[in-house]
Amino acid sequence: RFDNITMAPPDPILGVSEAFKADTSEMKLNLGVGAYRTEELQPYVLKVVKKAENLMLERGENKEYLPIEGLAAFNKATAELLFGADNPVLHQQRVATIQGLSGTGSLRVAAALIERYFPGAKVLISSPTWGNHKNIFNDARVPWSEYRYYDPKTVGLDFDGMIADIKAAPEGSFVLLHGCAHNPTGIDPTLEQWEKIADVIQEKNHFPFFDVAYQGFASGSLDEDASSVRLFAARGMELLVAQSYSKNLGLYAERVGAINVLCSSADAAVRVKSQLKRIARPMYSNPPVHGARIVANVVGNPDFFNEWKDEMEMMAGRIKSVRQKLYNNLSAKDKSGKDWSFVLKQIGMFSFTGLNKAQSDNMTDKWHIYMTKDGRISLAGLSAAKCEYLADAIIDSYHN
Ligand code: PLP
Ligand code: TYF
Repeated sequence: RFDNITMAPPDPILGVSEAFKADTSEMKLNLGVGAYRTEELQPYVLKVVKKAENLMLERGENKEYLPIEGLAAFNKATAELLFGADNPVLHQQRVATIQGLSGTGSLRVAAALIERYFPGAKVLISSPTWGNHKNIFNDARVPWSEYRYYDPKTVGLDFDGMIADIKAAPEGSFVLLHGCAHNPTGIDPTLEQWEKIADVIQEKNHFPFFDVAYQGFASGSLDEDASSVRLFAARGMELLVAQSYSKNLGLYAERVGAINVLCSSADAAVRVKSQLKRIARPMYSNPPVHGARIVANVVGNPDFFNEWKDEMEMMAGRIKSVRQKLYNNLSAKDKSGKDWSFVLKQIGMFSFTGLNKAQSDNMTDKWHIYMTKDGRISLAGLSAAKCEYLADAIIDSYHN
C-alpha cells in the first residue's frame, strides 16, 4: 500500500532554497543553489535568448515531436561547441551525440549506457562532488567509489591522492571528471595536471567521463573551458561527455543538454548512437524542443553567438568581481592572520569556504545566510553590496 511509503529526506541543495523562502529576515541571502543572479539578486534571462525566442515566434515554429535523438541542428552545434568546430574527431564522424534532459538527464542516460554495456564497471567520482552524482549512479545501478580530490589542509587539490586512487582502481573504470569549475570546490587541475591525469587514465585503460556543466562560465571563454576535454580527445582516447546549458545560456528550466560519446571509429559511433536512442525511448521518448532551438539559433547566427559570448563574459566577470571583493573584505577584516587567498584561486560559480557543518549552521542561524552544509557558497547569488556582510559572517563563523 502507498500507506507504507516513508518520507524521503529533502535534497541537500534544493532544500536550502525552501528554508530561505521561509526566513523573514531582511538580511537573508541565498548562496545555496548555483544559479546566476544580477547585482540586484534577481534571476537573469540572457538578452540573446530573448532575441532568439522572438525570432522563433516570428517564424511560427511548430510543436511536433523531435526525433528520439533530438534536434539535428542542436546536436551539431553542441558537439562543435564542445570539441571545437575544426576538431578532427568531428570530421571523422567519431562522435555520437544525442540531445538530453540537461546535464542531469544526460548523465543519467550515460549511466544507463555504462550499466548496459559495461556491466560491473565502476564509476570513480571525486570526493567531494556534486551531490546528485551519487543519486544518479545509484538509481542507474552503476557501482561507484570516490577518489581523493580536495585537501582541507591547503583548501586545494589533493593531486597525488587523486592520481593514486585513479591508478588503484580496476582497469576499465569510468573516471568522472568535471570539465571545468569543479562543483562544489571551484578547484580545477592545471593543464599540466590534466596531462598527468590523462596519462594514468590511458595507462589503466579507464574511460574519461566528463561532466561539462559550466562551459564558458569558469573563464568566460568557451574554448578555454573545454580545453580539458579537448586535451583527452587529442590523445585519441574514447570518452563520454554530458553537457548542460542551464548555466551558460541560463536555460535552467528548459532542460537542454547532450550526451556525447567519442568512439574510435565512425562505424562505432553509429552503433553507439543507435543504442543511446534505444535507452532514451522508454525513458522519455524524445526531448523538449524549445531550449534546443534556442541553442541552435544562438550558435547558428554569428551576431547572436558573439552577443552570447559577451553576456557570458559579463556573468563570469560579475562573479569574479564579487569573489575579489569578498577576498578583500576577508583579508582586511580578519585579524587572525589566516590566509584567505584560496578564495581567489577557486573558479566558477562557487567558493568552498572550508566552513564545517557547525560553522555553516552558524552562518544560517545567526546571519541568515543560506548555503549547503559542506561549506559551499554560490558567488552567483552574491552582490557587491553584500560582500562586507558576508565577510563578517564568515569570519565570525570561522572563529566560533
Ligand atoms: N553537473 C554539475 C557538476 C552541476 O553543477 C550541475 C548543476 O548544477 C549539473 C551537472 C546539472 O544541472 P542541469 O541538470 O540543470 O543541467
Ligand atoms: O547548485 C547546484 O549544485 C545544483 C543546481 O534540477 C541544480 O544542484 C538545481 C536543480 C536541478 C539541477 C541542478
